[in-house]
Amino acid sequence: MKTTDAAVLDEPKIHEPTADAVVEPAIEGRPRPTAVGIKDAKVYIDGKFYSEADAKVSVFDHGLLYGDGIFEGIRFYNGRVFRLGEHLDRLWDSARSIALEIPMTKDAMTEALLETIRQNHMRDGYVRLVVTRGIGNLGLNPTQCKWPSVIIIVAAITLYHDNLYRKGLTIVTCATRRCNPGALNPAVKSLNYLNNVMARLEANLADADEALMLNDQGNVAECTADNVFVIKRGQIVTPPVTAGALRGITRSVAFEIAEELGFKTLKADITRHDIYAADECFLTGTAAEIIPVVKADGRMIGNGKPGPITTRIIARFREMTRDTGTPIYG
Ligand code: PXG
Repeated sequence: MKTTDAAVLDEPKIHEPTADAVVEPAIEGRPRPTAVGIKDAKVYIDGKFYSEADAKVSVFDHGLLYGDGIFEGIRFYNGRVFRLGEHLDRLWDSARSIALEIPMTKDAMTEALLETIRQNHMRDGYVRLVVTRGIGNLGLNPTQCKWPSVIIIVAAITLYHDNLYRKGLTIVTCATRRCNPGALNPAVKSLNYLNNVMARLEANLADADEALMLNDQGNVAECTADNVFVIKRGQIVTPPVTAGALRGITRSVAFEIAEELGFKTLKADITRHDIYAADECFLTGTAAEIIPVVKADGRMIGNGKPGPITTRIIARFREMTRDTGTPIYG
């Protein structure tokens, strides 16, 4: 691995790739687009910073070979990281669940994440925090992977055009069922997102903004990267984690806001019928934030416009993102 452009930050367990010889590829690779939308982005890998072109992991990393690893998507607004503690708690819970030891403390992770944002001189954006199982051989047994890798990528982000927050999204139910918790628990935010990717392909085919995923019982689980909420007669309902929903951080913020505004909230199983018959519907996610849904499977929800309660929750959410969170620049 090239170490040019690398600045040492702290001392988690650092590994260097084992191969001594670097073989240059015979065919020049295609020019790489700047994925993150930042000029000269700096990426953190295992305690060092690399320019985007040098930010590489081994082909023997089990994160690549088996999707064996975990991640978090985190937002920062106005120089503050939103709900950082909750994201780190969830990352550590995911790690415990897949028996992966994160090679640093939460405090060290916080500092690494803040420093990565500082290195990129940003005040608003998105952080992708990844912990992979690390380098092993081609067998899937994780016990041969001795050093998990920590990767922190900072990006500029806008998932949906501003228009969609005013007009609302169209969603479709997809045939791909959300993973059964007995097979692969959706509560673990793992690097294996093929279940969601398959659903996303169906949304694309149907020309919809998102895909609604049901669980094995036919109840609503969530969308491909967002939690789902319905509002009926002033009561705000979202499926429980046991239905296959991720314990979304934006989901818990939406509940906090709803309660603060005096609405009744409930985690309960819902069916597609509950969405079709809802007064209002919205999605929550770090990338999507809080966004109205106005059409599901061709049925107009409510009057086909973002509802008044959803609109109030979005307004309060925007206030919170502006003036709460962990300060990045002191
Ligand atoms: N369900 C799933 C399956 C998710 O992956 C959420 C719900 C919402 O959770 P949070 O904690 O973000 O409110 C997620 C979050 C992306 C992206 O790049 C995906 C997520 C988060 C950030 C970015 O598509 N998933």
